[in-house]
Parts: sequence; structure tokens; C-alpha cells
Amino acid sequence: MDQFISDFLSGKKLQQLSSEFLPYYSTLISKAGGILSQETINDIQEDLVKGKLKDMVGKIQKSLVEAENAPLDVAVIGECGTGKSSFINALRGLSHEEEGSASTGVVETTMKKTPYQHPKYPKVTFWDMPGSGAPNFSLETYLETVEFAKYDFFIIISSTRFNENDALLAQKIKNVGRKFYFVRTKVDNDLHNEEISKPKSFKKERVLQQIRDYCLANLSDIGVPEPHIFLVSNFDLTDFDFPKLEETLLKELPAHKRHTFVLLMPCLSDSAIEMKRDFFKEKIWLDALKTSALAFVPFMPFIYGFDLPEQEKCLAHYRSHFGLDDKSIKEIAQNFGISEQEIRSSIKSLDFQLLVKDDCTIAKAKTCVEAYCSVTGGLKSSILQFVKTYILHLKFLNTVADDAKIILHKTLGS
Ligand SMILES: Nc1nc2c(ncn2[C@@H]2O[C@H](COP(=O)(O)OP(=O)(O)OP(=O)(O)O)[C@@H](O)[C@H]2O)c(=O)[nH]1
Ligand SMILES: [Mg+2]
Repeated sequence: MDQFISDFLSGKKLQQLSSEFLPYYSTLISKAGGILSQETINDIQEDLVKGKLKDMVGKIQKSLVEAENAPLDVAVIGECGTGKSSFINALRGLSHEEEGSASTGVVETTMKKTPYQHPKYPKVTFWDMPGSGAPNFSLETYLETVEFAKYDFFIIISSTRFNENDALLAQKIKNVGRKFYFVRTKVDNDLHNEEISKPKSFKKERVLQQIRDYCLANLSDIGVPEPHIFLVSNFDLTDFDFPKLEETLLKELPAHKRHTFVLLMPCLSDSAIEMKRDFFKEKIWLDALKTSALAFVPFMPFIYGFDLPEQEKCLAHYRSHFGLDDKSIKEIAQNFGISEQEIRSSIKSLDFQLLVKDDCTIAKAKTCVEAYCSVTGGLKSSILQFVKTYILHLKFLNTVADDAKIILHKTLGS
């Protein structure tokens, strides 16, 4: 059982909990940051000191609702043919031939600004911009059509060297207070070409370093100070700098937008899976803290039930977020030539009954509830249901996240 929640329920002094809140919260959240803004953290600490538990509940609830509903608009810009549309398709988890994917091709393809919703998370929109170097291109009209302030951040893409237009766009983005990241695509091509042309001396890491150094020198030549650059292949997001790009974007987003971004991160690396796990863990914890506080608010009806279909829904929800729903399992089997049976037998999160039946959950919940009842008396059954649910949700989450890693390594291996 979580120490902070357990202390809360067993009636530890709120003054003391207030000073323990921030250090505890910091150990709990993802390395890329949490859902609560610094302002909300300060407010919660103050509410704890003053014993204003109802206010604290309201603030946590507000942060959770904001995190759930935050829209995210990402603009992808750069020269013609650099792989903007392919990058968007990769982020949306769609192959280039799938229905609803952005058109890609060897000739100029994207002629006007086009929004693409994430198929699973409709609040996330990627904006596919026309290429900035087309023959009929005019920087002035381009700047007008882009509407810089509208987006949360920009990805500037190049497949060779960045140019003056990219630098101008970066400056413009900076002026409206938005962030931009440079992504160098098609590194798979570069590696392939180098390997064919210099089979004896070819070293993958050295070639990648050369591309990185070249891009950095090129960006500083055109006046971009200390640029961040990420090397990717749109055909393989598990490799190169894509995981680092995800982590950087997540860190630099405002707190309430991080949750939306973390949802769309494909489970293509251990670090992406861990960041997802941490975010959901934080949400479960904030929910539990809110509910624990409510149990101490006078005149608030505290009725908490344990509804099996609801629990099953919760498990299905985690499976979907970690790409382990039935549809995804089928796709993994097809794409990697592994039998569906083999995938299903190697993971534990498909057996809801087994996860729920575990006696440890009830034993753990009872210990915690006894502490609470020794302080307040009454309410025993509701609190027991709440603690049981809390422990179970954590268990669902951890089982699903561990399973996602098992499947990731199975597919990487094949
Ligand atoms: N090898 C390799 N090819 C890529 C990569 N990204 C894109 N391509 C190919 O590059 C070509 C252009 O890709 P698009 O995604 O259409 O490029 P775009 O920037 O949207 O092009 P416009 O819309 O015309 O500006 C296509 O043939 C893609 O398959 C990559 O990372 N590696
Ligand atoms: Mg395009």
C-alpha cells in the first residue's frame, strides 16, 4: 500500500503531510514531469496546512479533468519531400497505405495545410504542412497560412541539410513563444548508402555522429543557436533518436498537456512504456488521494462500491493504452509473423478473473482500513472497497505495462 495514502487514512497530522507532499510526489511522477503544475502543488500544500480538504479535492479534480481534456496540436513543417507526411503517419501508427493516412510520395504531395487526428486520441491533431521549398513557394504567404500561435509545438523536418527557410520559420515560431524541434529523417537511407559504398570501413555509430555533427554545424551556420536535433527513420520508430524525441517533447510540454501526449506515444521502447506506466500511476494516486481526503470531509456522503464490470473496463482501458487490446494483438501477430496464441500465452493481463481473485489484494486493503477505522470508526465497508479498488488498479496497470514490455521484446527479437 502506498505510504502517503496509508498515512492519510490513518489520520497523520495534515501539517506533516503538507511538508511530505512535494518530496513524495516528486518520487512518484515520470522523469519527464507530472500532471500537476507547480502552482497546483503549492495550492495543495497550502490546503493541507489549513486543513481545507474540500478545496484540495476540487484542485486535484480540476487538474485531472484538464489533463484528460487537453487538446494537442502539432505542426510538421519543412521542405518538400523531406518526409513530413510519413512522420505524421508513423506517429499515428498508420502505414502509408492505410485508410486515413496522410498521402506520401516521391513527387510533391501535400499541397495545403491538412489536419490529421490521431485515430485513438481525437484530441491530438497533427498538421501536415505543404513543403516550404516548392517552386511556387513564397515565404510571406507561407507564414500567413501557418498561423504560428495555434500550435503547441513545431517539428521542422529535413532529410538532408536545413536551409534559410527553416531558420526563418524557427525564428518566427520562437517570436510567438512556441517551441520547435529539428528532426532529420531518412537516416536509414544514409546508413544503407554508406554501407553499400564503404563496406569495409562502415560503422553505424560513426555515420550517425557525422550526420548529427553536420546538421548541427549547418544549423548554427544559418543562425540557429544551440539547436536540438533528432535523427529518425520514419520506417522504424524503435531505432535512432525517436525515443529521445518523445521524452524531450513530453518534458517540455505544459503539465496539463503531458497526459495527452503520453497517451499517443506508441509502446516502441522500454522508456516509452515506463513513462506511460508512471503517468497512469500518478493518475491512480491522485484519484486515491482525492478519495482519501473526501473520507475526512464532514457531511460528505462517502459511498464507494466495488463493481466488477467497472473493474473489467479499467483493465480493458489499460490494455488499449498499451497496445494490448484484441485488435492490436491481432495486428502484432500479423505484422511480426507470431501466432496470436503465442502472444496470448506469454502475457498475464488477459485473465481478468485471475487478477481480481488474488487474495493478497483483500489482505492488503484490510490492514490499511483497520488503521483508518481506529481513527474515525465507521465507514468501514466503503473505505475497504476504495482501497481494494486502488490496489487492484495499480495491479492491472503494472501487469499490462510488464506485458507490453514482454511483447515489445518478442517483436524486436523477431
Ligand atoms: N528511407 C526513408 N524514406 C522516407 C522516410 N520518410 C519518408 N520517406 C520517403 O520519402 C518520400 C517523401 O515522403 P513524404 O512523407 O511524402 O514527404 P513530405 O515531406 O510530406 O512531401 P511533400 O508533401 O511533397 O512536401 C516518400 O517516398 C517516403 O516514402 C524515411 O525516414 N526513410
Ligand atoms: Mg506531404
